[in-house]
Amino acid sequence: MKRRDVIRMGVASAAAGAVGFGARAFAQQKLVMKASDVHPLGYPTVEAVVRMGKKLEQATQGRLSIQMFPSMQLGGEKEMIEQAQVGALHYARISVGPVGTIVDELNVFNMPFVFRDEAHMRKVIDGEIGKEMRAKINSNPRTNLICLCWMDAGSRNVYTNKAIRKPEDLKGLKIRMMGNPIFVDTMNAMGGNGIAMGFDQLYNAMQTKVVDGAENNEPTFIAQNHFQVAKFFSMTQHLIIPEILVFSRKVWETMPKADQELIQKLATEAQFEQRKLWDERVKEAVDKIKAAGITLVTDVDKKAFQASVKPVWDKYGAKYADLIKRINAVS
Ligand code: GTR
Repeated sequence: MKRRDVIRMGVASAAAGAVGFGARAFAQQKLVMKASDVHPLGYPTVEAVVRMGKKLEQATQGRLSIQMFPSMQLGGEKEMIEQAQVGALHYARISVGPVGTIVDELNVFNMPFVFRDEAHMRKVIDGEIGKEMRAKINSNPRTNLICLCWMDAGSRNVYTNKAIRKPEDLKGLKIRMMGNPIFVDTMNAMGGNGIAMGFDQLYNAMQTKVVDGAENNEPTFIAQNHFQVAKFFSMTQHLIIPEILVFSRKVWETMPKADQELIQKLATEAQFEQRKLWDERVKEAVDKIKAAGITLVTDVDKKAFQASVKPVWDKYGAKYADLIKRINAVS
């Protein structure tokens, strides 16, 4: 916010406060909200938030708008979460992966093979469980975040410089995982060596062979140029992790209710807009993977990988047993 705006806001709220119209006067202030994403402009999550910003501007005659900082300009997801928690950033689009270390219940979505497929995951986040999980994020005193909506991130697949068809193929390979012990345990159980590392360090780590590979969805593999440093993309589909768009709770609590409601309404629309963009982007990414000469390995022994992660289920499954039962029942 510019100094002039701060002064103007101070004057306006002082004057309005005297007559008891503080919220209304505050609602008149122009607010450019910062949003951040690790992905570049045009990526489905980024595009959905950019479009949401345009709608917001239109609905408020330019009073509320969103300024997007894409491509890790404000750091990796860990940094984005911290910035949103203190109110330096308004919106952060992040994966549920790292948030599971703050809101434990959310880790149920981080369990390997917990969803039958992506359609199953969508039904779960669109339904009652999705609503409950959002409420858990919003009410947890440690998050300091408001979860506005879900977004799609497809399935995660292993990429390295050899084909991965069965757990034995991963032997001796260091595979980067997101920062959450469940993921490291998952990769170790799948046969490789899981290495927790920030997304912002990954490209260099692959290039310098600090790690032998990583795992992610097709659009990320292309958008982050990982296809330049890993020549085999193997469809292990071991994790289907939804993403979230969060808002700084610190700022949220200072906003007029009408603004909160408008932002929430447009974020819900963004969830479904992103989903459409996502499906198109996956198809495009698969074409690009093939055009880049990457070997797309589809004959993966998924049953063997499912069996391999039993130790992860033995370690964490009991904790989430009730939720898992409910997730399984969603059809
Ligand atoms: C991507 C996801 C990012 C981040 C990244 C990672 O699929 O969109 O939010 O979680 O994976 O692996 O760190």
